[in-house]
Amino acid sequence: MHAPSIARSSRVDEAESRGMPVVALESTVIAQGLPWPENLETARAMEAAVREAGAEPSTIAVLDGEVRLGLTPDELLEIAAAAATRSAPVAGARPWAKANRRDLSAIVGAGGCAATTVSATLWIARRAGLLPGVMATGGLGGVHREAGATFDISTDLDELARADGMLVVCSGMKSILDLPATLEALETRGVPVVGYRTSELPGFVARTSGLALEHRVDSADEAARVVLAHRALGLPGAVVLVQPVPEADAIDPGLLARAIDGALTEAHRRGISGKMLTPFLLGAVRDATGGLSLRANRSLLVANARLAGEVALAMAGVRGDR
Ligand code: PSU
Ligand code: MN
Repeated sequence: MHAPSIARSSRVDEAESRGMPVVALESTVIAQGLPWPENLETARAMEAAVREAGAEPSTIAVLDGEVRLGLTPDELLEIAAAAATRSAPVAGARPWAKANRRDLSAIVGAGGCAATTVSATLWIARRAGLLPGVMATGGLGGVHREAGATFDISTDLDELARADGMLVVCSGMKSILDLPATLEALETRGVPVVGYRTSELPGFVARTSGLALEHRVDSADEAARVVLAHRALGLPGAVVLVQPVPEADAIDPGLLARAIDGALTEAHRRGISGKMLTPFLLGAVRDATGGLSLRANRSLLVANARLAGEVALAMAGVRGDR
């Protein structure tokens, strides 16, 4: 086999040579997190939001064994279409795996295709030296509700603990998780969780979770200063910036809690566990909320991409005219 390579798209390459800040975007949310065709529309809207903020998006995935930073419009379409063919496989279509950091060697070694989760995306962006070291997503993985028995704890948490100096912009953790346990696990790992215009951990597709945060910022400049201080102190691990879903698209926390309970019961009944648990629960919550959670998920992903672009600009010392 050829030496594994990490390749940039021409747009990312060009942005870097012009000194433009780049924002890494994950691809699991496209291939496994959202349904077709909303996933394609959302992926495009996230890239557009990063550009509107003045940065260049770098959606990350593994294509035929090659780690890619930045996808062409056709490649983005192919990843999104993978969600459409999951239930009805199309002859000749390449299978798209869900790769966390653990899976990268096996996928690359076999020359396969995979969408990357937060842990894999974070690792690739850091390894490739994308500057200024910012990524955006919807909700982090974390401690699952029965982790005491199943040991199902997302590798996102351990990767956040080692992704020195990176910034991850998100809307908290997916609400299907045990949120208090996930916050504790992040504290144990020394990962700061900073509220963006909130003093409460956002509840992913709901604005609130009932869990207080100790740290808060109210502008992109303030967020940038936190990340730069983290780096200047030589502290290990990433900083997590959490932004609530835009108000107009937020889900009522009570409705969400009921939908999650139903989804968990159904997952039990069907014996679903491991890597497919998160996509299953997200889909079941979508169905139970009549698509409201899909609208909220899309909205928060685009808002987080935009905020990541703004903080990336502030970190690079470039001020927009906002
Ligand atoms: N955020 C979303 N939808 C998603 C995910 C995040 O809005 O589907 C993905 C991310 O890629 C995250 C992953 O890293 O789910 C966590 O999966 P697991 O619980 O299997 O580690
Ligand atoms: Mn898991």
